[in-house]
Amino acid sequence: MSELRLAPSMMCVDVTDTRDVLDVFNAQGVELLHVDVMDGSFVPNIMLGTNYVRDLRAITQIPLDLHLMVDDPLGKLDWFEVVPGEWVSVHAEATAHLQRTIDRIRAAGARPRVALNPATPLSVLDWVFDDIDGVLLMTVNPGFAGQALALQTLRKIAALRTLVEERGHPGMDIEVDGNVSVPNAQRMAQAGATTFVLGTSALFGPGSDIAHDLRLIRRAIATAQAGEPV
Ligand code: S6P
Ligand code: MG
Repeated sequence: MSELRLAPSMMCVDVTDTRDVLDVFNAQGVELLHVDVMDGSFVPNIMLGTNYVRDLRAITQIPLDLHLMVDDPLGKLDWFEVVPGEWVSVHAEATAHLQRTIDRIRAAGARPRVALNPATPLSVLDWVFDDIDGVLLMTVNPGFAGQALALQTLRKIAALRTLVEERGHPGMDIEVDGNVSVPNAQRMAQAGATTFVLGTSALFGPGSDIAHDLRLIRRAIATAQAGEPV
């Protein structure tokens, strides 16, 4: 059976609703909380800083899934005081020292992923496959919620799935981030994705019922992963 992790995107949660939303996530067995850190330089937006991360950890047991969209992630990693059990994604495009940054994440006890923008080739992973636990494939260009799927990324997920099998890492986590709606999540699952970032397309649209929508998308993804018609 394939892995299936749901990672709601905390930047899409109204901050005043955070505790109530976390109660729903707990009741639903949500696996990860996706935290988008943006520095206004690597991406044209500023989001979720160190204080937010510290405060969120204090009110939840759900492990954080830090997505660092920042320049010089190696120089900023210590600011986040990552803890064992957390995942940390670092963009290959943001550092000349990708392998060193991965090592530093691992040394802190967290699980490293490499994040790739839609146009970045999978070949940048060639010499770090043995060092990482996962890959975050951006399925939109990073910076904002509410964007449309970059369609070619569906083929990229499938290509990565083939590559990790060939390279002897069948357990490698493949996370998808951007426009993960129910139908898109099913196509992503069929292509081989295992962690799904849920933003406005799945959970936080106008009038959404988060508990209902979580059940719906989990069932839809499991169906697609099982190879049943969707
Ligand atoms: C985008 C960020 C994402 C968004 C998520 C929003 O730069 O990395 O994690 O929060 O993509 O989801 P949606 O469904 O609004 O695209
Ligand atoms: Mg993200």
